[in-house]
Amino acid sequence: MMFKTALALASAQIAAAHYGLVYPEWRADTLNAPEDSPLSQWTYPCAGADFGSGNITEWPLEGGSIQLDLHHAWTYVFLNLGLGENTTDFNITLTHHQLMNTTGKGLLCLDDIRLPDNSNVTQGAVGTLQVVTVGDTGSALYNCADIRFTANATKAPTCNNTVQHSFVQTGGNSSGSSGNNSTQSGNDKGAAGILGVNMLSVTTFTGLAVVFAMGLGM
Ligand SMILES: *[C@@H]1O[C@H](CO)[C@@H](O)[C@H](O)[C@H]1NC(C)=O
Ligand SMILES: *[C@@H]1O[C@H](CO)[C@@H](O)[C@H](O)[C@H]1NC(C)=O
Ligand SMILES: *[C@@H]1O[C@H](CO)[C@@H](O)[C@H](O)[C@H]1NC(C)=O
Ligand SMILES: *[C@@H]1O[C@H](CO)[C@@H](O)[C@H](O)[C@H]1NC(C)=O
Ligand SMILES: *[C@@H]1O[C@H](CO)[C@@H](O)[C@H](O)[C@H]1NC(C)=O
Ligand SMILES: *[C@@H]1O[C@H](CO)[C@@H](O)[C@H](O)[C@H]1NC(C)=O
Ligand SMILES: *[C@@H]1O[C@H](CO)[C@@H](O)[C@H](O)[C@H]1NC(C)=O
Ligand SMILES: *[C@@H]1O[C@H](CO)[C@@H](O)[C@H](O)[C@H]1NC(C)=O
Ligand SMILES: *[C@@H]1O[C@H](CO)[C@@H](O)[C@H](O)[C@H]1NC(C)=O
Ligand SMILES: *[C@@H]1O[C@H](CO)[C@@H](O)[C@H](O)[C@H]1NC(C)=O
Ligand SMILES: [Cu+2]
Repeated sequence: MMFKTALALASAQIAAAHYGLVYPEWRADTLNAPEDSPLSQWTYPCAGADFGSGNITEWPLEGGSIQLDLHHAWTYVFLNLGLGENTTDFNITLTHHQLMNTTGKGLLCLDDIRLPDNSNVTQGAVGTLQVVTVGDTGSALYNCADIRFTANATKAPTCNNTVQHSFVQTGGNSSGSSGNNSTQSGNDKGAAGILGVNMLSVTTFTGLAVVFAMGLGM
């Protein structure tokens, strides 16, 4: 299946391999989109795929699992949640004060993504998971999956992990209790400082990703 994907990508002459959102089901297959399609993972916030263009997956109320198919040698991964149908406010970050640095191509299973305590998600509420990856060029790639919070929903039936990831503290709260092994760079602190808002805000988080990656790659 991955081989097939690779072939399709090569023939579509996509400059870089990007990534697949395997679970929950993405709005659209943005990897194998026709060349004249408006779908592009470069497009904020959801790769050009409209709300409702894919299936809505039932997801547990307290949080669930996410499976990615990564094709780059390494990438940072951010997960954001927007509540409501067709929302454009992905203002609940699910990666908290950390960014995930994944190494290797393959499947990344995040089996226990928890919602923040006070997210007030209710049975039947609809929302959208936004996955953002950032590589060494500083540009972000997006994919979205629409979900319905359901008390009895199960996690992904299979969730495989063939890549490694580590967490890198983003330094949003230097007085926080999250340990002393951060790889805080000037860029991290700069981003938090310039934006000057709570790190749990997605705006900050996305901005941070961009600034951080620009510092690395551009
Ligand atoms: C939605 O799910 C149905 C049934 O599993 C499937 O046939 C269909 O292709 C899915 N739609 C999209 C856009 O993936
Ligand atoms: C979602 O909102 C956008 C504008 O924000 C609108 O263009 C689009 O038609 C909406 N889609 C649905 C399915 O309501
Ligand atoms: C997130 O966005 C929604 C929709 O605009 C808004 O109602 C909500 O107050 C926002 N939440 C936070 C924590 O900013
Ligand atoms: C992320 O992982 C890549 C590949 O392992 C590595 O080169 C890079 O330094 C890491 N970045 C951070 C901030 O740890
Ligand atoms: C959730 O509800 C509590 C109590 O009503 C409120 O204080 C909190 O701000 C709400 N959280 C969000 C994200 O709206
Ligand atoms: C969840 O499952 C339990 C036990 O099967 C059932 O009693 C309950 O009504 C279900 N809740 C919902 C929201 O479907
Ligand atoms: C995960 O592994 C199982 C068992 O090896 C396999 O059946 C399944 O297809 C794999 N899932 C994905 C998304 O590759
Ligand atoms: C920063 O961390 C301190 C200590 O844990 C906490 O009291 C404070 O609320 C945090 N501030 C923010 C903006 O998260
Ligand atoms: C910091 O990292 C070192 C080496 O990776 C580890 O041994 C140590 O336990 C870490 N300390 C904290 C507070 O996480
Ligand atoms: C973190 O480590 C540095 C260098 O080892 C040390 O100077 C600093 O006091 C430590 N901070 C905390 C909060 O432990
Ligand atoms: Cu790519």
